[in-house]
Amino acid sequence: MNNSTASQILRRRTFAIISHPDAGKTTLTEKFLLFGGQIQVAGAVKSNKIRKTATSDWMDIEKQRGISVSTSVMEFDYLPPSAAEGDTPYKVNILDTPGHQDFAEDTYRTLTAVDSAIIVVDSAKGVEAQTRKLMEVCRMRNTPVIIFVNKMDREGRDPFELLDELEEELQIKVRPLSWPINQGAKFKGVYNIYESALNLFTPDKQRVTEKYSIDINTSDLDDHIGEDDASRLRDDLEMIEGIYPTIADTVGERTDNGTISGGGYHTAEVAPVFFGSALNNFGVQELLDCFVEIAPPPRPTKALERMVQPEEEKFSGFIFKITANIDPNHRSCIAFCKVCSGKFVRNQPYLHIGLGKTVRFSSPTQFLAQRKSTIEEAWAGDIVGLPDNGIFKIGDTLTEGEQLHFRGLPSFSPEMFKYIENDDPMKSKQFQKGLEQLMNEGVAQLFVNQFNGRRIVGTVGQLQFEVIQYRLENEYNAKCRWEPVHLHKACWIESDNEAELENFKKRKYQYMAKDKDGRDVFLADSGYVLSMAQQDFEHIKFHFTSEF
Ligand SMILES: Nc1nc2c(ncn2[C@@H]2O[C@H](COP(=O)(O)OP(=O)(O)OP(=O)(O)O)[C@@H](O)[C@H]2O)c(=O)[nH]1
Ligand SMILES: [Mg+2]
Repeated sequence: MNNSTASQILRRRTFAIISHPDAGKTTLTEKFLLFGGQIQVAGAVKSNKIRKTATSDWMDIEKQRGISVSTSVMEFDYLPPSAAEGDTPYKVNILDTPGHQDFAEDTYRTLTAVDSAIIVVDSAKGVEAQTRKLMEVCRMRNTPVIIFVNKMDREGRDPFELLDELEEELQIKVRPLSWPINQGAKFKGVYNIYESALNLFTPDKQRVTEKYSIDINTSDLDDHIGEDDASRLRDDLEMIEGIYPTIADTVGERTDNGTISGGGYHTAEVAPVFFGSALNNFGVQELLDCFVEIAPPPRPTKALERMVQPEEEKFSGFIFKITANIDPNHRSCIAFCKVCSGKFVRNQPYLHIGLGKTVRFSSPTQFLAQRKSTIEEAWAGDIVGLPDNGIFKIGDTLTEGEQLHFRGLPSFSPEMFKYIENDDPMKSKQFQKGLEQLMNEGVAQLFVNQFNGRRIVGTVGQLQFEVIQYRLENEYNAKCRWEPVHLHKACWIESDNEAELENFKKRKYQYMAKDKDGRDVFLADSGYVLSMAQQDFEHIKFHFTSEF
């Protein structure tokens, strides 16, 4: 590994922002972009009366409802104000995920492509259901997490009480690295424990404002926030030092080559906690500055064959997400590729493992707020947008020739089913194309019943049906109609016993379907039918997700 590869990789921070809906992920993402100089004015989300739209929510439907329905990827270079002149900036890759459970699959896939996560928690609501589930996925993958307690400008819980709840509900030790001074109407800002400095901001929802640095052991503090708050802050800080893991035990020590060693944060045992208000820009810079310093650079990725190290010379990467129509002016698909090792270069031939063919990309892109631009190269940790004319599936691997398969992308067992019908006979081509692209994106799963030829869409939540209908109309000018179908589960079936498999398919011919890859799927209309089938056909394996 040469020096430049090492330093390129070391400066990268690729992370997802995750949480229950509405905690403030998109708002926080926007504020990060503001500090990164990517946007000058934040378009405050939902509640803003003047309808500016959030920068990181691409799709129309998201702008209308103010919720994110799909992950957006953004990147920027960032040099913290404390850095010395001539220091190399960090390269920040943010993935703002949807919180709604109907789109959880998108979020779970995103978590396979990041090296760490920031969990946003609403200070009044505490740990909510979806956050708990996402934390489980992080725990499974040993992903280091930082927690941002948001909305401190509202009356919320006592911060110590919240820390207890985080510890208990998320099953991880916590360590505050910033601390709020009051909350609700009396909220005055946050003390930066990590840098031992008080930064008082003027609240401003849209711009970055000046800040003041104050030594808390002087009367300066009392002058700025009043005697009561000052003495309470000093007491709170003493208590924090007494009961939580030390800063060194949390974030580890910096070694000579610039990496961090030790510390419960990187081993996913301790979560550093920050407090603030994303909307008012309180505590966001503390979070960002500390984050770039302590968050892990690209980590090794597990392939079926071996562990792949980011510093390896040769490029490898995998597709974790496909999106159609990011840009309404160019109706095209983009496959998001996470670079796992080495350097990706434009126009270089790479092996597409799934196709067994060499492919080249003449216009790979990176994502900058609402724009995207063509890139010449990208390094391990980066996310590259590859124009996709139908050659990619989620989970596909690209390499310089080695046979590698990156695995472990969770896939869902659909729980809701509906027949989908073309509602405008004049637009059947558009309908066909739209449906195919949306299914390739993994918006939902499509099954074709082999008995009557009808198409069935399987989802994990009602909103997915609405998104499909909306996007068919708006992106493909096609209309669809839903009709009820009574189904309990869809199971992928396989067996070494050909005869038994054939027999099963014959017996159940009315309930047999194919998925979009042409695999056999059994549509069980009740739990009883399913368990009978499992009993009667013991040589057949019933899988509840498409990945087995
Ligand atoms: N009072 C207050 N409101 C906030 C703060 N941060 C965000 N909000 C509001 O919370 C609402 C939800 O914010 P979003 O950023 O869209 O939340 P999200 O987590 O991206 O939501 P999903 O993408 O749907 O999961 C919006 O109305 C924001 O204006 C804050 O610090 N204080
Ligand atoms: Mg959002």
